[in-house]
Amino acid sequence: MNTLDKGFNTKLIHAGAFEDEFGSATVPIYQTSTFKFKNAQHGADCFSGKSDGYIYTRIGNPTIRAFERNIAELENGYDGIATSSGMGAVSSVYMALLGAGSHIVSSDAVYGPARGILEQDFSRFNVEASFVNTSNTENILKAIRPNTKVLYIETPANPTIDITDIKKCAEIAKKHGLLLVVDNTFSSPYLQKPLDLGADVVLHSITKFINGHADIVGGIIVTKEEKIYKQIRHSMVYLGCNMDPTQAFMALRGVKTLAIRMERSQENAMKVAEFLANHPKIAWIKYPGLTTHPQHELAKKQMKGFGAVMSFGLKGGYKAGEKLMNNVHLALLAVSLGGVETLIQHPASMTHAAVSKENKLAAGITDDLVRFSVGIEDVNDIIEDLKNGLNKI
Ligand code: LCS
Repeated sequence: MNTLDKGFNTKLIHAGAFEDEFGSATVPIYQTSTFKFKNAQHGADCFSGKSDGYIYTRIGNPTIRAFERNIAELENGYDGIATSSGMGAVSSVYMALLGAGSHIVSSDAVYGPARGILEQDFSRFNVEASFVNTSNTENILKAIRPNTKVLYIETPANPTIDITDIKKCAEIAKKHGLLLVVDNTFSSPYLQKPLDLGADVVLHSITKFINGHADIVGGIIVTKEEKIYKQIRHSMVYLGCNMDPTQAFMALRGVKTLAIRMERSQENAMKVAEFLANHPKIAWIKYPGLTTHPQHELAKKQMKGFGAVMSFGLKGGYKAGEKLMNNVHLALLAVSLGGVETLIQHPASMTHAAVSKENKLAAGITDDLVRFSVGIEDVNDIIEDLKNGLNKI
């Protein structure tokens, strides 16, 4: 079915799907590593691009293509590239768009390994990186050098929940000849569409909201244009971080309920944030839906809702946070986010352990910061769980 002129909810269910000979209602799992050619000439034509048949699953596979087309339509992009993990998406983008002697400006608060791989690995290939608080776009302007190629932002940022103005970044990128890459993991295309706001590339850890059920790891990249799509697909195929067909099937199943999951989890998140904001043991809280969030107005303008992830600190600092994490029972003490289940974790010692203490502090990832991802359970139970945990402090 052609879903290009259909609404977002219809796209969630049908975009990318194709009809098979048996009339399967879902996209089947083509669990094969390789594809039989009709004859030697057909094989040669597939490799030279004269024929568009499938060759080998690392290069392409019908189940994976269905998922790639689905997310490309949700993000209003040219096409999608599915990867084995979110880090596979990040690495493929860096590999494709950076080279020896080039420079990237990145948000300082990004998922730990997305920063770690630049500092510890790409630096060995003479790729330079600057990390700045991109919520203030003046910082970006100051960091741009003659060899800057990419502006990379995460908004809302992991784990500080800082918001960066995508439209303003797109203007800066255009003016300075940079490519703007946006990690849209925390919003999902339901709440925010970076390509519509001027970004060149959008990527996700689909492990989070897109799949939403904490049962697979995966990633996706969507580009605005064909040229960059081809560059990044080349890097992904050569790096070998392709998605697997069963993973793509699971992701296609998960994404169908993205809108209703996101609606419920952000409705819960707002109530949880209000509860925490008024609790005497809470020192500070950052949730884009609260008027106290420094970029609340920008979030209102740029996003269709405020998402389901927040960070907060307790008056008793890390010790009190540790006590809370050890005394909640409904919320799972686990990394990851964006699933149907509520999760709590400590970024400084867990998801952002790859970042040096000094850089963590400069990026606002303080030792007392607790990250909370709200699921779709009954909100009263989530709040009760937090209340009991806080009472133990
Ligand atoms: N981008 C963001 C914003 C993320 O939060 C993550 C993972 C990634 C990329 C990488 O994706 P992955 O390879 O894990 O699919 N964030 C995690 C987190 O906060 N806790 O556990 C993983």
